[in-house]
Amino acid sequence: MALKGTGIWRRLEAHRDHLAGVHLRTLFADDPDRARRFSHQSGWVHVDYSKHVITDETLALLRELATAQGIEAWRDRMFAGEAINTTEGRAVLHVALRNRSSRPMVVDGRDVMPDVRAALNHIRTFSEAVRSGGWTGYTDQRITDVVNIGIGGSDLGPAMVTAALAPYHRQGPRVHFVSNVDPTHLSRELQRLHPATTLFTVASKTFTTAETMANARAARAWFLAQARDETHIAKHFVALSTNEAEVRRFGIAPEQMFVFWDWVGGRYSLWSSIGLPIALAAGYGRFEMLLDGAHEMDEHFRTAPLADNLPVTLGLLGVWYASVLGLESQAVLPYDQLLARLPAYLQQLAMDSNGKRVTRDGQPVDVGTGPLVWGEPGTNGQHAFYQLLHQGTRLVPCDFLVGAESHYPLGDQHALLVANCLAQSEALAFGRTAEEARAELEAQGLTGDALEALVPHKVFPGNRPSTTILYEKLGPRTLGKLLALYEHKVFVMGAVWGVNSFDQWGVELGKQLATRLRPELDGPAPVTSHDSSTNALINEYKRLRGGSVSGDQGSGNGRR
Ligand code: G6Q
Repeated sequence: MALKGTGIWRRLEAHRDHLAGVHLRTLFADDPDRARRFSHQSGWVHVDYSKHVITDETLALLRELATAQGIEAWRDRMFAGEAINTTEGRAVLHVALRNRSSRPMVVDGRDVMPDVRAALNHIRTFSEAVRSGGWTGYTDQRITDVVNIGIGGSDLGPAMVTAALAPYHRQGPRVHFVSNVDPTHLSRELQRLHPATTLFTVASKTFTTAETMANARAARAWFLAQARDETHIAKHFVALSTNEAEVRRFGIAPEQMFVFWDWVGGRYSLWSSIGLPIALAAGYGRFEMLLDGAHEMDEHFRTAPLADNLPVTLGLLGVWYASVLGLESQAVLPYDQLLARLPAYLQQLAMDSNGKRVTRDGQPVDVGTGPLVWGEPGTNGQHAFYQLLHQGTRLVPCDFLVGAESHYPLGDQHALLVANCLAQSEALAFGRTAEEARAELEAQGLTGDALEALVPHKVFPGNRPSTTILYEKLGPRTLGKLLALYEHKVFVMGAVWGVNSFDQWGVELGKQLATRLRPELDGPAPVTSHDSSTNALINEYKRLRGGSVSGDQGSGNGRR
């Protein structure tokens, strides 16, 4: 499905060329109503996309593209439970997990909602028992700490949401997340915990992921070293998974298993049993509110016409940058410490989903697809990498996110945070001309050559695009809506490109090679079976392992 040669694509390219010389300064000067016309407002949120170099025609052309690519039909097929994850033959129905209506959701002719409700009920009863102290450990002590062992989709979503809902963590256990197979991660968490008061949630859709299984086995050994009796495992290990056989094999009984289904993709699974740690930390009621919020966004995405459909608009802007302008990256800049892990979560959501180079039918996509997604919370990023955003040679569209209020008011600090957020998008959009830079330098008393030498360094070209998402104080419902908004944005982008946004074959090869390579790290014999670079790295690893060349491990340089 070539995009490039099509009529609509040629018109988009011509339109891009036409806009090349247009500055946001002019667009705003010419249209006093621009901010209102290029924004989306509903009770909980104000989304401003007026600081993109776009016109009504841009959006009209992009919507025409969306229609040509059958966006609405693909969306409807997702909600109808069709197997749109074609390479795995699976439905894509995370929207069923947060379907708060009485509408059935059907996969293979069967309404999955009774199963979804039963799984939610399991989460509710268990999380309430742990939080109230009704569920105790093997010495009858209350659970004080929960360690979630999972990676990728079984880590990033629940970890990000749990952190974002920190203001609601009253009375709940402390929840820790261990993902990395690097033994440092688990060891450092366990150092602070006691087996008798710790609960492990082993989160793995497949229950075969090497990193998670290695950490889970290590956690079990740590627990048994103290508890001694394997029957105590039942009080301290639960599984969040789709694979009952593997869960049993690990030694967790089916009663201790929180289920979900193959139609829930890993990176879309925080709404399923994978969200149990969220309910443990913040309470089941908050978890339900998260689902409520997501459902509201689902309904908006499902029913709003393209022109008023927020995920569609943001997704089409994403396509505009990644494909029509050919930009490489997209920054996510939450001015909200509670969303510190949002960039990492969105990175997976976007890059696992749309980091694809062939369409569903295996043909190369002839335009740029999923951009690199990266970011850090503001204001930290301002002191780190914003220099490039303002004056570098690359154009990086930015998403600013900021709440209207903080859960933790402290003097005027939140207003200072908001001021910084709004000032950054203003500076990016409008910049500072040479005349303005010159006037400022003159006001500082500079003249002549010294002044002129500085002017080019003080110029900000501006015209750098951003979206600002301004919401009420961050709570579970708002968060649910925001996350569903991004999920559907990613869906729209993938649907325009015609890729399957729901598989991730690209992570397979490295996994296979790691399994093959692992035994070669043992023993002293030099390895020659790979390319010269990999051979050398393996052999140098053997030399450096256990060595003390740097002096770091001994009394190096007498500094002990
Ligand atoms: C996400 C990916 C991936 C997955 C992890 C963990 O969409 O599929 O990040 O979530 O590899 O997989 P398990 O949950 O099966 O351990």
